[in-house]
Amino acid sequence: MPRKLIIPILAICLSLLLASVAPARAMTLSYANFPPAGTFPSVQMERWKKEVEKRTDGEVTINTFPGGTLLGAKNMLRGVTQGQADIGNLCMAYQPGVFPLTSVMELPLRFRSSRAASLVLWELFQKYEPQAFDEVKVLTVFTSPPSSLMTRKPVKSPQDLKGMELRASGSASDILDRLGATPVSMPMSDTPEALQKGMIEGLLSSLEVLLDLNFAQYCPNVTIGNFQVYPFAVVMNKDRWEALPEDVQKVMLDLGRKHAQWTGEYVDAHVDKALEYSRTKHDVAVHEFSSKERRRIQKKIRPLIGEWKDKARKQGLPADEILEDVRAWQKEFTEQGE
Ligand code: 3IO
Repeated sequence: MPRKLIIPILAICLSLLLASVAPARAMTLSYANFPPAGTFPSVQMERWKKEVEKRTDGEVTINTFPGGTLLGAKNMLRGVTQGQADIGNLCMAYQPGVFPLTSVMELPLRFRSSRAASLVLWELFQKYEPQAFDEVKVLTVFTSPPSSLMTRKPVKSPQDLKGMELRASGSASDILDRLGATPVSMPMSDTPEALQKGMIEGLLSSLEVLLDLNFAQYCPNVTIGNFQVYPFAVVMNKDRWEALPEDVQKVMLDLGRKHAQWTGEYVDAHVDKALEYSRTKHDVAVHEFSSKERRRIQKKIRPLIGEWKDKARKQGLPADEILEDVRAWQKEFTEQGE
């Protein structure tokens, strides 16, 4: 064969190969999320999409649906299991009782960051493989930063909470109840409207929503709490997962823990930004309980931990071991991150 033909022939072979292989392997996945774009669960979704698309050289395209346009807050797990979306992001606190093992993360364990709590949640999934997720593939996990109070009227001491109608979800609602407030349970995605219409007097969640959902406009008062965190999981339909080529699976598996840490670090930093914005642009006042009041609060809400243990044990879970592991990981990742 003439030497000058080698390159053109190789080029033709290569393009034929690409033409035959690439389209057959190109795939599109849908990813559902309940809160609006701009909130941290949707920011982490866009970041994950970008990373997967990059690491698969564009072979995988991910179409994202924030704001409940494909699946809502409470039917995320069911919707993904049934295949209405390929991937979905769910918040475990919105379905009390459905996640008996991982709900340990909603307890008042005094996490100091989303980074540490997200990495603990990741370890928890690796070691215990919670049964509630048997029907799906868990791609990554994360938690909110520690929750604080955002209110219309100031909460300067725990007594100010008496009878206040405050929005929360899951264990956070139990915490409000123990502190004498009146919890109103609803997902974050329903909260902007409830606040605007005056159906609630504030909420218990992480403070980056002051900026991302502009709650600074409705809640001129913040009380630092570090009450609990909200755990999330990004899950994929199992059949769709099993149908993925191995190298694509590997990309997603490799990303799982790294992305959990990325999300934690992103949202922890974002809380600081949101507080700065709220103080300077909306004149939001930031209150803190005294150390004596904090101890009294902890005493009132600590029994929730024992109650979780009893319930978990009754369901056949090694509750003591789980809690011991969580506390050990918490110590490890908190020290590592500070
Ligand atoms: C949350 C959920 C959606 C959008 C932003 C958010 N920041 C903190 C949370 C935690 C949560 O799920 C909730 O309901 O407070």
